[in-house]
Amino acid sequence: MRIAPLIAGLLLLAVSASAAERPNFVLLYADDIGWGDLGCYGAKVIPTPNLDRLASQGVRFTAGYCTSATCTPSRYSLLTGEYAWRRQGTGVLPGDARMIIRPGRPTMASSLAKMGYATGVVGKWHLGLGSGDVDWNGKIAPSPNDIGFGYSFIMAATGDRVPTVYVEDGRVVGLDPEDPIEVSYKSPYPGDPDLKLEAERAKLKMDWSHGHNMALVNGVGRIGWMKGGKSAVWNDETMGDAFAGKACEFIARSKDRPFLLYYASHENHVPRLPHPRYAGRTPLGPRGDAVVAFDDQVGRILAELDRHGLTERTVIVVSSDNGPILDDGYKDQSTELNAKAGHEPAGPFRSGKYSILEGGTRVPFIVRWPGRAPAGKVSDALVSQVDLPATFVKLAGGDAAEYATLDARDHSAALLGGAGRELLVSSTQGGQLSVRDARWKYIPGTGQKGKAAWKSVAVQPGKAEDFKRDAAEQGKDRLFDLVADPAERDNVAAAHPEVVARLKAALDAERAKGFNQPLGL
Ligand code: NG6
Ligand code: CA
Repeated sequence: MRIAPLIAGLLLLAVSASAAERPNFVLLYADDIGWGDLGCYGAKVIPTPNLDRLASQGVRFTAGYCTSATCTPSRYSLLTGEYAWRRQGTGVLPGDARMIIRPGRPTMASSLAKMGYATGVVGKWHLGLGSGDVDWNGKIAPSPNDIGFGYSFIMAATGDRVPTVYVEDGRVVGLDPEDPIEVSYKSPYPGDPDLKLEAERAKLKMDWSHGHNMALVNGVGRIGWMKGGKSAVWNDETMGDAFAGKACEFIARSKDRPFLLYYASHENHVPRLPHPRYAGRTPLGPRGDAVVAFDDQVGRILAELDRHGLTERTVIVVSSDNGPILDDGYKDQSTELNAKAGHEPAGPFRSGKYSILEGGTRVPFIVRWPGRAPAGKVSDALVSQVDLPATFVKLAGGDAAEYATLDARDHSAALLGGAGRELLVSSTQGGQLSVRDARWKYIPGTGQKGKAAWKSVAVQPGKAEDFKRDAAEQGKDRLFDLVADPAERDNVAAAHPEVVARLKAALDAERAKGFNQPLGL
């Protein structure tokens, strides 16, 4: 008998056995979808059968958080395991921003890639690309591929920001070299229409309500201007299908290895232009229909996992990058239709995107891992997206030492139905922070009056009074009893000075570890 091939065979068996034990991770990340937007969280007028099924087969968290009330900082924390408020320059980025995650620092993707995982990101990126002054016509670097993702199919920023093209592994998809792309966030290009003029606005497919009056792309105004690249411009209505398709291809390609798929859907960020087949699926107009589109994308990805027999060994996490918003700059009737249908996109919480109140950062959070995460459990454990890098590494059998000096901690016990964090910090991109424990939430006074997140008024029609009160209270320390008062209506700071002092000290200790430091790029 020849020994060498036998040993090689045994080794291979050992490797594939350990690979079989290591789960895949599929992170299904929504954009601006609120706690109350999914059927399993109480939405009455938005059918979300695939997400509801995930919840019934796994754990549905009632206190799951993104780290910030806007996109870029939440995604920064999700991937790096560091609270974004510790760093300058992590607010919502323009489409031509340089990448804010330095190659070499640990990310969820790089940690798992080091352990032999295939890693892919599909969808909305919004963490910058290149190192300043990016040339969209060549190889774009650094890109997600330089911070741990073996594969990337992304949009640079958001649907409402140029460049309105897909970038796959650092190259613009479908670009004609004869028609190079230029991007400017400073001034229009010759021939660009002025979308502030009534005559031009009248021609738009969806009018803008604030901002979004620079480049004209597919009949819709965007932020920033763009020249050239005509053959590469995406079709907003088929974007969901394009992303879901690329995600499924990645799964099919990676099925024999453990893999991480970060699926960053653009639903339901503005401009809300879901495929016409979703029109009228909800009484909420494009905003609700786009949530149905997200649910469908989830369904396609789940079916792909089933098809390859991967369901049992795949951990799925569903969440969103910030709370809900109605009018976010386009006249898509979301405010009117929402009021009519009585839909509560933030569930029982107040406010939404941009706000330090619960609606800003308490988002859907669902975990399915058949046989490991208890099916149908509703958990009130405190869980945060910032912990996912360390938690995934741990679940993959690694050690999360890389994150020890950062904020991510292994909370796999919580994901599997047990206890979660004791304290959790939330932020807005204006640098406002809050800290909560199982019961109390403390928001330090800003010392300034009238700085409430006014845009969020649009989230809950008819609740303008609440927001006047918020504005008036900005200057004061606030303490809410989230168990008795989940809507954060009664500031009980004066009645519980010892709780205020304890949480204030906890927040000061967090700040002392690093606050608003340079990104160090
Ligand atoms: C705001 C945009 C808003 C949205 C948001 C980022 C205007 C007036 N508003 O500045 O439309 O793009 O940035 O959203 O331009 S996020 O989900 O990516 O954080
Ligand atoms: Ca968002």
